Amino acid sequence: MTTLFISDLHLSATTPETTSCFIRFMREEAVHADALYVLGDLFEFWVGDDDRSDFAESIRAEFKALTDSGVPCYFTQGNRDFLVGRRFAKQTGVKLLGDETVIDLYGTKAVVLHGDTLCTKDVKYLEFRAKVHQPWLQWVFNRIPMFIKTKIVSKVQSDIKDDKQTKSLDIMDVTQSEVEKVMRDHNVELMIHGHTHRPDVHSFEHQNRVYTRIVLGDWYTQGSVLVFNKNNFDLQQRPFSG
Ligand code: LP5
Ligand code: MN
Repeated sequence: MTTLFISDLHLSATTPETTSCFIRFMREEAVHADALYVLGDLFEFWVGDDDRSDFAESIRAEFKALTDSGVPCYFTQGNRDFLVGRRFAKQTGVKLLGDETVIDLYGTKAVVLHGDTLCTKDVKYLEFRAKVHQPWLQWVFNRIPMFIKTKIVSKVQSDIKDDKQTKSLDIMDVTQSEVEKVMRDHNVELMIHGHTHRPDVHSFEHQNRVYTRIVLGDWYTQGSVLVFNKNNFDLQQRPFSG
C-alpha cells in the first residue's frame, strides 16, 4: 500500500488539462492509497471557502468522493491557498494540517510542510505572508462579498507581479540552515515539501545522522506525485493526456 503526496497543482478553471489529470489521479490512483497529502498550492488562488463556482464545486466533489471512499486526506495551506479553511474541510472531509506537521510513514517520522517558510532569504515574501496570515485580516476578508474579494486579489497580484522577477533563484530556494533547524526541532530525518517547483531528493549528513529532503514537483506540464510505501519512495510524473 502507498501514501501519496502532491503539491503545486495550481488548479484553475483556465487550465482544464491540469484539472483533468488531477481528476484522473483522484479517481484512479488516490482512491487505492492509504492516504493522500496535499502540501499546498492546490489552487492557482483560493479566494475563499464561499467560492460557489462550478470549478470550485467540482474540486470539492473530488475530495468528498475520496474521503467518502475511506481514504484519509490531509491538506497544508500554500502561499496561494492560505484561505482554504474550516468550511472547505467540513464540506470535503479533508483534514487541515498546520504549517509543519510530523507524520508517521510506515514507521518513519517525517515533517511535511508547503516549503515557503523555508525560504528565509525571501524577506519580502515572508513579510507579505505575515500580513495576509493575520487572523483579524482574514476574518474581515472572509466577510467581503466574493466579487469584491476577487477584484482585491487581482489588484494585489498585478501590483506584485513584477516583484518576483527581481529575485534570484537562490533567494527563492530554501535556506539549508532553516531546513536543518526544522528537522532538528521535530527530531526527524525526513522532510517532504513543495513550493519551489524543483522536484528532487536531497541528502545531507549531520553528526553521523543522514537526513533526506524530498521536494515535490509542480503540475504545469504533467502531474507530479510522490509515491511512498514501506520500503521505498519514488517521485513520479503523470502525463496530461491519459
Ligand atoms: O507562488 P509563486 O511562486 O508565484 O510566488 C510566491 C510568492 N508570491 C505570492 C503571492 C501570491 O500568490 C499572490 C497573493 C495575492 C493576495 C491577495 C491578498 C488578499 C488579501 C488577503 C487578506 C487575508 O505568494 C512570491 C515568492 C515566491 O513564491 C517564491 O518562490 O517570492 O512572493 C512575492 O512575490 C511577494 C512579494 O515579494 C511581496 C510584495 C509585497 C506586496 C505588499 C502588498 C501588501 C498587500 C497586503 C494585503 C492586505
Ligand atoms: Mn507555493
